[in-house]
Amino acid sequence: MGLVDVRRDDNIAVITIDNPPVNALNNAVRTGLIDALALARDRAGIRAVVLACAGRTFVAGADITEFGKPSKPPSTTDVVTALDAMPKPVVAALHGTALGGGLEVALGCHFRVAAPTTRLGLPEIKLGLIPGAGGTQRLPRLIGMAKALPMILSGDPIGAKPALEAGLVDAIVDGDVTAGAIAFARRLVANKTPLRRARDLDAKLADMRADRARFDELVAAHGKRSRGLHAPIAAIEALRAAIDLPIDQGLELERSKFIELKDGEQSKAQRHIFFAERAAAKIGGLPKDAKAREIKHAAVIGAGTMGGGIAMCFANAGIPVTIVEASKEALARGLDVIAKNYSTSVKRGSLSAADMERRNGLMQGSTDFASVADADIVIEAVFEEMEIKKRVFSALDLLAAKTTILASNTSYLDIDAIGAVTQRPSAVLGTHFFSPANVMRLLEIVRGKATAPEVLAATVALGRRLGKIPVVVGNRHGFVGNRMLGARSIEAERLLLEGALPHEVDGALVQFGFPMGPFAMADLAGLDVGWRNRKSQGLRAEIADALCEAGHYGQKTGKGFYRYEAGARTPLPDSDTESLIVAASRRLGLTRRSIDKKEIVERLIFPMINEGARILDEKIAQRPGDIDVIWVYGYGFPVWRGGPMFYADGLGLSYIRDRLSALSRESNDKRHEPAALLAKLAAAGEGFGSLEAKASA
Ligand code: 3H9
Repeated sequence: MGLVDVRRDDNIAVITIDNPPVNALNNAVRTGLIDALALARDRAGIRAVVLACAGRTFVAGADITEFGKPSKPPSTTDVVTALDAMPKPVVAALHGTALGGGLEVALGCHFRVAAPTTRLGLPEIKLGLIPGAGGTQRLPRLIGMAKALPMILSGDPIGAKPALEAGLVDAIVDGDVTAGAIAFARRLVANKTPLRRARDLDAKLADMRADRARFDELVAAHGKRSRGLHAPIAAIEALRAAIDLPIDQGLELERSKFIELKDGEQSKAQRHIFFAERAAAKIGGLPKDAKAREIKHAAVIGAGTMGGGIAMCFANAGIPVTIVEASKEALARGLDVIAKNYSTSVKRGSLSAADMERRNGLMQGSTDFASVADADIVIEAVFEEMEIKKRVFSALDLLAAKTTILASNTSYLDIDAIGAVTQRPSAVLGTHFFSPANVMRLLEIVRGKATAPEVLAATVALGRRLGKIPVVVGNRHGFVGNRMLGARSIEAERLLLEGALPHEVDGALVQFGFPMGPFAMADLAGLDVGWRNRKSQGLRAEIADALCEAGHYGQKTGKGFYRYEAGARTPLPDSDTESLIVAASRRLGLTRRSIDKKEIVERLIFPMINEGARILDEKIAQRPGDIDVIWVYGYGFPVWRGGPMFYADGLGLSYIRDRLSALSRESNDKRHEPAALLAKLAAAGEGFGSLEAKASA
């Protein structure tokens, strides 16, 4: 069988796409579909057509790997047009994930039936795109704008049941979905049901046409998180066209916007992150037969902010978890915070009361370390100090079953040193969650020198079960993310000393696309963490340390780089802190000057890129894309810039090398000298991307 097969089931033609793993609509599939549809159309005796997919899913979209290449006909639009024009009823049989171009093909069919677990969506926006084969025009015609607009602007799929209620699918069938679709098609033939083309439907748009203000209200309600992004703006324009223009003009407008976005820098960056995220799941040096053991029960040591958040991740994924704290009071406090977090979600409507009950029921508190005995993995999330970690791991080693994985949530400490206090260093590794742990997607998994392959494989598999994006990193102070953050902090502090104020530095990075700048972020995380880290390394940060010495740890004390009104989280410029900064400049004999945004951004981002190059050279990260994934999902690097290493390639490494050399000279700081790998690539006129290309060649 080729990628598209046609068989006959009595008077029904069954067209099956078989293009594993996700039945992406590549050129061969599109060509096969055009041919198969012509065959079914012309063959006498065929009264209806079923379009189905083999394997785990219906078409999950256009083949994204083709987007960077010249397009070859027939296009997905040609396929949808051919479906639309079929004189015989066509029924789509949906299962798995009908996404993007896949859903658009289904929208070109006259009817849709779905397996109960099907997910349907138009996720193009997550790739910096809009639907390009009619999705913005047909979906609102089929289900109304109030349901279509949020689906297209969020990119989130919906389940079969809401799809049925909305009119997106015509029936949900149990058992084999292709057989169900064939039975559905037979009924259409028997009842002589007229064809129903989404393009001809109009009734569900009548309300918006009569009252245009309702469209703007919908946009206002759903179009908030579009700062800096081009795709949401284009999506809104295309959706507006569904109300304002005849369908063919709407389709044309959609198509031209799609092509513009596809060829633009933002979508390229977002597609890079899509593939980098998937590449990060592939761990180098892992034997093929490394079997991941299943985690059935977990324990978390520490019920503080991180421990509580990590425990929530387990409960959210349906895994029973025991939270262990030293004192009854601290345990009660931690459990109380968790309960409050869940009930806030229920109040907001993002969690059902039944799910809250279920999740609370999966959590158990204990003040007895021995209760880790049942756990398949124990994650330690206690105070970030080596001696304390060592004490905890020695105790865990005695109390946990011999096969239990022992993980530390340390954000920069040496995993090998922690593992060395146990009799099982091969079962020890780092699981570095990001705060808030139940929300942030990134999970840095730190591989120690003794970590066993199956321990690593089990933890990566667990990370995915928890809904995280696991990235395996090497064991070096600060791993990947925090080490690069350290490089950024050096210059952030210097910028203050040379003349910028915290809100100016933060403002420049927010304009670049970060959700917040380094100082607002430091205040949020707590300045004491970095202070302790620096002290352990004999380092000093003039201003941050002075703030800590004065007892100002950031948001938790109401004051740090900014001040905070009681109970509020908005950073407000603080005249005391500003005086402290000006005094520090004076003390160091620096003449303050005004510093423009471009200089601020370069001095913050380029040292990070430089550190990233060192990290690659030392093989602490496996690929440049891993670093990008870490920064996008853990630190808010704007996804539409593709992460620091991708961004660097876009600017050109020779420019960055020259700016770093100048920075190193001017600041007399050798840390900013261009890293060997960066200098080598720049000299060869190459980028970090060339390393990935070579690795996969
Ligand atoms: C679009 O459709 C535009 C149209 O509107 C207009 C056209 C004109 N293409 O994620 P997984 C690969 S835009 C190429 O690990 P899961 C993926 O890289 C598209 N490859 O599996 C991986 O490869 P490898 C709109 C794709 O079960 C393998 O498949 N659609 C594509 O965790 C397995 O993927 C989307 O945005 C693709 N479209 O999740 C959907 N999709 O094994 C994108 C996947 O070599 N896809 N691959 O690393 C997804 O969201 C998830 O892959 C899915 C499965 C939920 C389907």
